[in-house]
Amino acid sequence: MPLSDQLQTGRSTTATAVSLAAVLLGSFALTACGGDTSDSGAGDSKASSEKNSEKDSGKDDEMAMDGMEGMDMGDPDATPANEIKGADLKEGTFVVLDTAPPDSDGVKGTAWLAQHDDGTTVTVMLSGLEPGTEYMSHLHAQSCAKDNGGDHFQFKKGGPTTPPNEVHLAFTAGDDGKAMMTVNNDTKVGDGARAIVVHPAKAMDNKLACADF
Ligand SMILES: [Cu+2]
Repeated sequence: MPLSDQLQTGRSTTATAVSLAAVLLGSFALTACGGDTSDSGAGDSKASSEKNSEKDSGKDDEMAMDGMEGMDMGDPDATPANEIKGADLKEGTFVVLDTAPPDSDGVKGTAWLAQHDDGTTVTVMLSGLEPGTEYMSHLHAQSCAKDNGGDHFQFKKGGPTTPPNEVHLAFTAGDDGKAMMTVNNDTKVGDGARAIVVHPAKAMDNKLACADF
């Protein structure tokens, strides 16, 4: 292959990777901001099998995935916290809070907090959510019994209110009202994160459900 063709090939591969990264970052940003996306949901098995087939299609996708790690608010394909070998694992059961929106009584779920050599991994698994609706959850600094979890857990108190200084998980309920999401953070939370609280993405000041760790 002539050098000019090699350069051209290299350039288009890079361009493909960059544009894939932009698309993926764009969809994550929309989810985080509560924008409308066509994604059918984190707990949807169809969505995850589509993701798997994308992965099999080539190296460009791996490069794109690597580029997303800095702004992590969840990766449905990440290893769930309760499946990480050798981790210090805590498990919590979600309870619907008295501040929840009407018709939230059917919300149920489990959260796992794993601490390991690579930091912290949090997984939430919920059912009874409003189908197709976006949610946000955070690690909180107090137990559910104390002010419904109190403020957000922060690695550096008074620092940025975004990851990686806080631990956030953004997800969308599938058509069946279920969702599962996992997020990684490079730092161990230690004993500082007592609970995880789920909020409707369109009403972030509303505390829907809480699980103690
Ligand atoms: Cu919160």
